Amino acid sequence: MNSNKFSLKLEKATNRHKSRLILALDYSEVFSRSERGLWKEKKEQLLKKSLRVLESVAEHLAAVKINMQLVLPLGLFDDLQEIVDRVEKYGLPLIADCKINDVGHTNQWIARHFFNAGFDAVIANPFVGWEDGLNKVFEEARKQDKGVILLVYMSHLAAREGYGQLVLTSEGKKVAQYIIFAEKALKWEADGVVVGATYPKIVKEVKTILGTKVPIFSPGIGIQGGKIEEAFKSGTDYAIVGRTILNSPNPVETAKKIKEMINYAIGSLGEK
Ligand code: BMP
Repeated sequence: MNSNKFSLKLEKATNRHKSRLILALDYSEVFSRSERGLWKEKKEQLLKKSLRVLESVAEHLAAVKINMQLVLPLGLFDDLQEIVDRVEKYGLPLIADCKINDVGHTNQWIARHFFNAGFDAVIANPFVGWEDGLNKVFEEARKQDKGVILLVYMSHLAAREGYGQLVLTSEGKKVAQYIIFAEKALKWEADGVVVGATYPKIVKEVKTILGTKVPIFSPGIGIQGGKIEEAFKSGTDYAIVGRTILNSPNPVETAKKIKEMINYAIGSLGEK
């Protein structure tokens, strides 16, 4: 594991809360131009709902991940700051799920904005490559002592079309794209990779490459069909869970139960 602020904060929260659960705080609301008069109220509702669930489940979490469902309507340097403050107060690392995927200078601005707004790590897409691509994200992260997590194999069905395609290497060998991305995560010293819990066999293959050097973050548990035990037995280090907790009639109980199921799965493997 790397020793920047993000990785250390994650390790601390993991130990303090005995949890390897990351909350995907994806509450959402529909906004439209024809209902401008409702925007203020809707933003308040979104914020209130998010803060409420955060407060109730914080003690069961290792980190919080925020995606566009909140960033777009609340605004990075606007209402979203209330959530950033709260996550900071709970001592939890905050991950920006912005899937950075552009040319270098734009990537750098995206990363810089998220880091300056209080996020501890960003998620980026290795498809854009290093030179004048993700090198700028890593530069910015290292400058600010923050983390970069790379997508290696996403949790949805079509992941096989990109992350799963076979690639001809310069030595004429056919290798799956995700294997190349996992190797790049090692070479670039990423702070984590995303591999869907929906593909435990791929988690296992990626784990063989990364060992304990780069942790595996797995979304796709619950509603998307991924299973906690299978994922963690295959090598997942952290589960990212959103709707199963957020839409549950009792988010606290659900988060606690997921945390315990993860710990049971890890326990039956021996300590990580
Ligand atoms: P849920 O548990 O509600 O399915 O949410 C999963 C979260 O992880 C969402 O924020 C989603 O955008 C994200 N995610 C994913 O589901 N699969 C991936 O491969 C990568 C993701 O970031």
